[in-house]
Amino acid sequence: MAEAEKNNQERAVSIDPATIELLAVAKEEGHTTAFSRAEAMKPCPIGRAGSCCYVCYMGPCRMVGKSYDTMTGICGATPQTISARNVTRASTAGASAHSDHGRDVVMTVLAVAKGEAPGYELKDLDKLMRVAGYMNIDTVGKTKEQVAEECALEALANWGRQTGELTYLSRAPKKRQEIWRKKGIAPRGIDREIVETLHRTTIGTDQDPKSLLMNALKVSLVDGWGGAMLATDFTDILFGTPKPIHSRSNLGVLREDEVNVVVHGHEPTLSNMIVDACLDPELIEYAKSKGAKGINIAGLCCTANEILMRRGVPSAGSFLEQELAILTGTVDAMVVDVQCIMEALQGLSEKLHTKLITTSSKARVAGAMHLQFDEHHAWDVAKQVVKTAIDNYPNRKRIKMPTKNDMGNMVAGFSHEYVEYMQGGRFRKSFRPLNDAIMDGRIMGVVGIIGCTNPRVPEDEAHNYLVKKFIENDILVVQTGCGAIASAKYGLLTPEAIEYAGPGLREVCEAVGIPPVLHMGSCVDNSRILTVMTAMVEEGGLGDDISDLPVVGMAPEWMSEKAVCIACYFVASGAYVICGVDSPVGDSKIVTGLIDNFWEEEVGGKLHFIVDKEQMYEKAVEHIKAKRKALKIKEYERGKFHKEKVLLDMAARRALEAGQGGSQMPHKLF
Ligand code: NFS
Repeated sequence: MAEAEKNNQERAVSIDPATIELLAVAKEEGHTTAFSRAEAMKPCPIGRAGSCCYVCYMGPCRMVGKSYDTMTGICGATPQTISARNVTRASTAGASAHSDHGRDVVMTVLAVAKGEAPGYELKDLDKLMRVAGYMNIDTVGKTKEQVAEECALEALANWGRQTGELTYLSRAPKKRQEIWRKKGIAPRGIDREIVETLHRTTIGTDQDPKSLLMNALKVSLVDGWGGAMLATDFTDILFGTPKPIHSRSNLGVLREDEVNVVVHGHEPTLSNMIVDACLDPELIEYAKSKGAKGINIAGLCCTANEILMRRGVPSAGSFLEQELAILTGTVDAMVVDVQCIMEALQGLSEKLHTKLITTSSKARVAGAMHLQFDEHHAWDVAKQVVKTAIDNYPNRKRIKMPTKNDMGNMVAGFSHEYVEYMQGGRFRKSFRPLNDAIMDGRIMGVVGIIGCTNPRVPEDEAHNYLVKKFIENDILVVQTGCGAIASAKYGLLTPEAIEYAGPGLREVCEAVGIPPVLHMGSCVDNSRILTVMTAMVEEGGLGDDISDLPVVGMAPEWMSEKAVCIACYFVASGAYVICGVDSPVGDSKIVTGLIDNFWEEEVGGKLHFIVDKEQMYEKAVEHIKAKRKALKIKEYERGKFHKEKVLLDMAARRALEAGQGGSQMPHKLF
């Protein structure tokens, strides 16, 4: 094959050179990966476009062919009911995943408050007091443990609440809360809405696409303003609210001469303890006794984001790098908790030397070693995990590290509290500078680029293209989840990314001392974006609801049901959302219209699925400009604004303290 053709084919699956190198190793050695399996298995076109009904065993019924518009399933379900029901179910599954994760974090805080979780502490008391404030909990004369216990119990009540509303709905702009109540989508309890939506989507229950789709929004709100927001807050209480920290990302963060422990999944509780265990002098000595120079820890997916933004632990990559990390031959243990864990990891681990360790009874993998995590004995479990990795170090079979691993410096950890702080310091923190920059045309708007990577589209390509294109056109980008890692790998989360920024955004970034692309955390931390949008509304000048803001949410390479749920709660909160890849309701013109016009009429937000990345960009800009016009603020014109003096020099921000993923770690991570 000609070299140019080969390069084009490789680029077709990923733009990450390290990934491409490891895929070549997989091919050479005869291992499959998600990339090769996606190539071999074409998606079912019926299910993919939302036209397969599988909710009973008279079917599955397939809505296909020329009579699509008039055909029905055996029960009489129309294509639009089937399509709306499928997307509602996806939203429900996503809400359940984030919310169940949130519940576990709250349970851990409760155990800490009661003195039943040795090794954990209530680390961020400012955040605890903030949360108590959100929950109207009186803190006067109470110990921190008492406040934490009351907050945790109030939080837990959100899961079981049968009537009333979620506690955190009151954090949304007033107008938004009224819309939710008026439209009947203000959720009661988290579990109640999830159970009810599963019920209404069973055979022969809710069979009105509009009713189903309004419920897709309602159930998504238990994630965004419920489980995910509580997960964010209680993780901050337990491990600290993130602030900017330096780290690195790509497969090159794995070490050839150290024991590599890779933590993968979503939950922060065990992974934080494993970071401590990797720093334990006794275990480091033990690792040396096995011939290793030390112990290295790296993350994958959102567990990575959790320990990256609080402790600076480097990320080995996003969802699609999980198998490739094992393929390097250097991962001595891959420890997984819940969500986004490919079952294929076990088969691959058996062929190489990696020990795959499951730690949650909710996420077992046949054949994998299981060490049940329990917050009451977390330190013991963490030590056992690390010891297992060390014992496995001498069993390495061969090492194939990528040679192109010299990129991926990043600054992560822009929590909404820090975004507020950086705009005015401790005593004048506010969102005024951001709002002013939007109003005077320095910044055109804000885009949140989030979500997964997906082997059905070239890995990182759309993420990368869009991030660069937005900042070039003075649009501030905020990121979470695998989308953030997709930028980190290419140096887009550094102050140096300012080179790509337009003149207005560049000036604001230099004045405030921030990069033009902000890493805001894991996927549950999309709740931080909701908080930022609310703060922008409350700051004044940009309307009185989230739906007035010149902002757009995007998941260009999504694949998970969680991404559908996130898209739905941004829509329900009033935002315009664009998802890439393809449309899961693509066959139904009616449902495609409903999630666009009907949702917009009802709640002010809408959802588009757009395949082409340039079109995604154009639609986002069109929306931002339309919102600016509706707000009657200065029309955006590139480079046309008053120059202001620089308030804080960029060099000061670059001198950020390195995190524990950096040079301060007793053993060097990179
Ligand atoms: Ni989000 Fe995080 Fe990644 Fe997608 Fe999976 S890790 S919760 S679902 S793949 S962004």
